Amino acid sequence: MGLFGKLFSKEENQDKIESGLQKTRESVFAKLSKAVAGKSKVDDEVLDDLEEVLISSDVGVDTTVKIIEAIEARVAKDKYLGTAELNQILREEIGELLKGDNPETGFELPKKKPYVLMVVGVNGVGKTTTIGKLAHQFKQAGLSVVLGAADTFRAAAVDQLEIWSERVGVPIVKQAMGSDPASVAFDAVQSGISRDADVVIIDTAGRLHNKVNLMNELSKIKRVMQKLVPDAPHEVLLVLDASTGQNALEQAKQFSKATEVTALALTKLDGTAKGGVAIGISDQLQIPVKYIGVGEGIEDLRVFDKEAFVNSLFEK
Ligand SMILES: Nc1nc2c(ncn2[C@@H]2O[C@H](COP(=O)(O)OP(=O)(O)O)[C@@H](O)[C@H]2O)c(=O)[nH]1
Ligand SMILES: [Mg+2]
Repeated sequence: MGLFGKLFSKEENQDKIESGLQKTRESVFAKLSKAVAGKSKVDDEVLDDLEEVLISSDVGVDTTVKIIEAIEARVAKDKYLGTAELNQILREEIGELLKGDNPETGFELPKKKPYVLMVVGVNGVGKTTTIGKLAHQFKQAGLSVVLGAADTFRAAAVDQLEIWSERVGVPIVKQAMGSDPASVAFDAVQSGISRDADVVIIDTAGRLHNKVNLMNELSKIKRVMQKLVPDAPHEVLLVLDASTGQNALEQAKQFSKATEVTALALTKLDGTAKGGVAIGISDQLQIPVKYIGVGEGIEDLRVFDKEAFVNSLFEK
């Protein structure tokens, strides 16, 4: 489990994910109950309704089709499959779909310090908040952290990161608003080296409206950091806002065209009924969802445990 396994027990993680997914669970439940109302066995009509339930829960069309096909195959074997079992069956099939590639959620710290984590994503998805929460967890795990405020596009962005740096108690490297993000990133990595820090986290501005610009900016930041740490960044974490549903999936596709994204963080699961998007994203993209945001508090970031996630969707 790596670093974060030390911080959160499996039970504690499960509890937190469960409460974070309350809205999604209630919504999925309500729709499922409606779909099976007055029916005792899983027939074509129930399957049609189920398909609608999954799509309207933001699981996504392609992934929904996979799930429905798997359940159809079970119905073909057992014609009297009862609707009472539907919850359990769904859980099993979704679990099966997500199985196999559970991401290694811990951080492999490189032999040579510092570990450089670059955080990307569009405005408002929760990048800065996620950085603050991550910095806190790293610190709790006994690692030293430096933050780099390379989202120089808005003054508020730097201020926000600064608030988090004070809250967590880790140093921040910043420049004036409008300065070159790559230059801030360079300074931050350099400061990380001279402080002998374990981790450097770089905040960036993700302006998706111009893919070429975004691509150039992110490549430049990478190139400049590589002058100091040749294998930096060790991780490019794309932050996505779960409450935007299918839009989040779209952003993931766009960003992976602009830069090599190595991991995903899915935020704001606590405030949305669109939590099903995590299933679609995990299934559709070849990039692991590593973290989920389940609140605005400093402790409200969890490692994405697929089993806990599926349990949280269908239990209670
Ligand atoms: N409820 C909830 N709010 C979140 C979560 N993560 C971020 N936020 C809120 O989303 C808003 C935008 O976050 P911010 O970190 O500034 O986004 P950025 O523009 O990508 O850096 C802030 O009000 C955060 O408190 C989360 O997991 N749950
Ligand atoms: Mg920000």
